[in-house]
Amino acid sequence: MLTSNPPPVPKYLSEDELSEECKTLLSTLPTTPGWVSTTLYKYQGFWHPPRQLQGVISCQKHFQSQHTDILLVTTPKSGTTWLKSILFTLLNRTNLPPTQKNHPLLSTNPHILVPFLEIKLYTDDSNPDLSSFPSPRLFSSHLPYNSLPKSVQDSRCKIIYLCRNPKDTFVSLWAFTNKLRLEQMGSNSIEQVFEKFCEGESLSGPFWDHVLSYWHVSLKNPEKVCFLTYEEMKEEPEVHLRKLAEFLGCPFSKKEDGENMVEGILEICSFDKLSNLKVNTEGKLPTGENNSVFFRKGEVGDWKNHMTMDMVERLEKICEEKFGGSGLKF
Ligand code: PAP
Repeated sequence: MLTSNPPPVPKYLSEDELSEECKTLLSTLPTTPGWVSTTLYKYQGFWHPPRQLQGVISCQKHFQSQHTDILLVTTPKSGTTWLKSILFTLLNRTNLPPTQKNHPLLSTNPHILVPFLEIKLYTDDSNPDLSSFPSPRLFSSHLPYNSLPKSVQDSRCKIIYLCRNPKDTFVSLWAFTNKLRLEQMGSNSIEQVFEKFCEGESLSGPFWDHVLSYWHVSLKNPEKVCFLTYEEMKEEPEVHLRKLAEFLGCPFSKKEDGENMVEGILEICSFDKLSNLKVNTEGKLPTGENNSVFFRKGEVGDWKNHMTMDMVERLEKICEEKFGGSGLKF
């Protein structure tokens, strides 16, 4: 009789490689059932899956920021993949013009071109050698401000922060986590995870605390943190791309305007372009996620197709309470 072995657990779900230090820490932290992994752990006020938490600790311990570094920080599902593409293309536009036939974005997923610190570099290796990254180094993170490595907070490195309307963020996260769940785990209903989102128990949540942590720093120190939303990027992409270029000290020249550089960058990074590339329809990340899971609809307002009126009212009420008086409105 043929016996079939169960398919191997993808790396993003594996907990085999946790260090003793991490296991000891985990045993002291508050827990809640995860949306994909079995458990989320609350560390410094925010929820993380175990594998990622190991990366957080290593990154906090070892990452040495340089003044020229650029860090893209996002709440999960707020357009990270899009902004990674835009920043990579923007910063490399002289050597790699967006119209170039073999531009890296055409054959490489943006998460490879701009790696996460705590989710990729510092989970693969507790103290990775980053010397091969050309200056300015471009990294990304989902960490809340207070959990960033001290050297990021203390150096003059620049942070671009991106968030998104909580209703679309929630729907996108629900859809994404269901795609990451193994077949035998079944899917989470929207009701199940809505409750958790409202309680703040989501990847890198509470959502509002994450957003507010960067909002306050961006008000106090606009040279350090450029605060952006998915909705404003969608509404006026050219305006915000120009702002990003200025914030990063590389504004577009007259010559570039004559060559339609801004349009070229937005075109190669567009949802239609990226989501239809073979690398993103058929490829996988080394951690096992299909690249296609990062591309769903790419629209503003899809929450209307999934959330009930009760859910909308409840989430809006929470947001009024959390963001009230901050000057921030979604
Ligand atoms: P991450 O935080 O896990 O890396 P992230 O890229 O932020 O994920 O989230 C994916 C969302 O961005 C998806 O939104 P949706 O579920 O509402 O559709 C995805 O479709 C959207 N997205 C990906 N690429 C682009 C793009 N080039 N332009 C606009 N939206 C995009």
